[in-house]
Amino acid sequence: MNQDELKAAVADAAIKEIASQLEKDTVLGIGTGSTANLFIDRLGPLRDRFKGAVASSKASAERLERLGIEVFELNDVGTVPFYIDGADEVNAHLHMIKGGGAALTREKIVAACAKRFICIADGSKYVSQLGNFPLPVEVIPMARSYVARELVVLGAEPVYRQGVVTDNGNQIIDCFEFMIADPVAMEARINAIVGVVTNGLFAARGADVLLLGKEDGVERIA
Ligand code: ABF
Repeated sequence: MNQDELKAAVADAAIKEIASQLEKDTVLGIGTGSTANLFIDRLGPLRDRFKGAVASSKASAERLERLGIEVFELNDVGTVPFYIDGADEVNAHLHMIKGGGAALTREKIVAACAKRFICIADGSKYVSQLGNFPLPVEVIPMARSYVARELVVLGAEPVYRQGVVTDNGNQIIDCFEFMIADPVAMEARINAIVGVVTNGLFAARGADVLLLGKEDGVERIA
């Protein structure tokens, strides 16, 4: 199977994971990216079995709406029973690096409001140590240079992601050459830098379930 087929397999598995628990008043939390898109596409035919969704990006909200799924504001919903999203890297503790698509802040907010975070990923995303994928950090634009200097102190090689403006009007710095030994501590350390909005480490609140697409099938890790 190629990578796209593995992504499709985990999207199918996520549908199976939640389908029996959909109720008329269920509002799902939905992530962003190509794997999340495959999941959204599979939700379309089920749209009459649940109320709607909260999306972590404008792109996902538009995709949901095109399929006839109502999109709600998180503030009007409170909690969601499930948040289903992909990852750029995930480890055995279900800590993740996310935000390659620049939607990390909204992803982290919806994940915080979810009872269960279901991560869907093809096998290439599974790593023994996080950090080979450059860690994204969303920053307030006027703080970008200051935050970059602080990230150098932490050992990263920060690179400004030119031309990208997040859904929140902010900018992204990617941290290269930055292997992360303690994801929970590093997530907190980076968030403490003034001007940082969020970083792409999802460790304090990792996933609850990982559906990992492998050659021999989808492995469920919880
Ligand atoms: C989102 O989409 C992000 O947090 C992550 O950056 C990305 C994964 O993308 P894909 O599913 O396209 O590999 O989940």
